[in-house]
Amino acid sequence: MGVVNVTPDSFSDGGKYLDIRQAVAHARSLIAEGAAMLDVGGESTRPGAQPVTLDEERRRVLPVVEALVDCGVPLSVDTQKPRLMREAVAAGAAMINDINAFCAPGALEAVADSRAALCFMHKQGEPQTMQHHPEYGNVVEEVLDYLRSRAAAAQAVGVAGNRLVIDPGFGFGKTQEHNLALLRELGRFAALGWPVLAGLSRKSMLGRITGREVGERVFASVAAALIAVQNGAAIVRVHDVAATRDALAVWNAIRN
Ligand code: HH2
Repeated sequence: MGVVNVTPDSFSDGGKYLDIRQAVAHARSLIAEGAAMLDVGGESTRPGAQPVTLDEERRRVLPVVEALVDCGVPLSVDTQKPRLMREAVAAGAAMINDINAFCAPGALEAVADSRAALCFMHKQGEPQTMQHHPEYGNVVEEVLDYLRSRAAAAQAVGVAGNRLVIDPGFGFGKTQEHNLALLRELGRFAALGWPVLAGLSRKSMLGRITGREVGERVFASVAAALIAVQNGAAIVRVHDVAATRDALAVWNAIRN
C-alpha cells in the first residue's frame, strides 16, 4: 500500500504533494513502482498534528480519489470523519482506513451499507498528546482485545467479517518497547483471522534504532516491512514502494 499524503504537515513528506496534480502524479508513480493499493489521506496524524476541518480535508482528498478511481489499483482513504467516509466510498474508494477505528459517532454506519473494506487501527489517546505517557499493562493483549471488540462492533451493525482489516497502530500512543513488542508478536494479530495492515514506514521508532532522520529511513523501513510481512502482515503501508517490493520479491522467491 503506497502512501499518498495530501497534507502540508505529514511527518515524512508534508507539503510535497499538497497540490492535487502533484498528489495524483505521485500516486501514479507509486503504482508504476508496483503499489497494489494506495492510501490517500488529507489529515496528518503524526504526534502533535493539528486536526483539519471537514471542508479542508474533503477539498484535499476527493479530487485525488476522483482522478485516480480508474487507476487500476484499489484506493483506500485515510480519514476519521464519517461524512468524508461516505463521500469517499461514493467516489469509488474500496477501503476506509480509520486511525480512530470507526469510533466517531456514525462512522461505522457511514461505511456499513457499502461494499468497502474497513481498516481498524488501534491508538491510545489523541495525536496531539498520544506520545506523552503511553501506558499498558500488557500492550499486546490490550491491543488484541481492542481490535477484537471493534471488529465485533462492526459485525454487530452488519459488516461482514471479510470486509475487515486490523492494524496495531505503530507509533500511535506507544513507547519504543510497545512498538517492538507489537512487531515481534504480529503473528498473534494475524491469528485473529483478519488481514493485518502494518504502518512502520519512516516512523520514529526506526529513527530511534538507527539514529537517522526521517528522510534517511528507507533501509530501516524496508527491513521493518519485511519483518512485518514475515510475521503475518497482509498489507504494508509504505512510502518507498519500489524498495519494499524488491525486498518482498526476494523473500517470496526463497519461500516458493
Ligand atoms: N500511520 C500513519 C497514518 N495513517 N493508518 C494506518 N492504518 N496505520 C498506520 O500506521 C498509519 C495510518 C502515519 O503516517 P503518515 O501518513 O506517513 O504521516 P502523517 O500521519 O503525518 O500524514
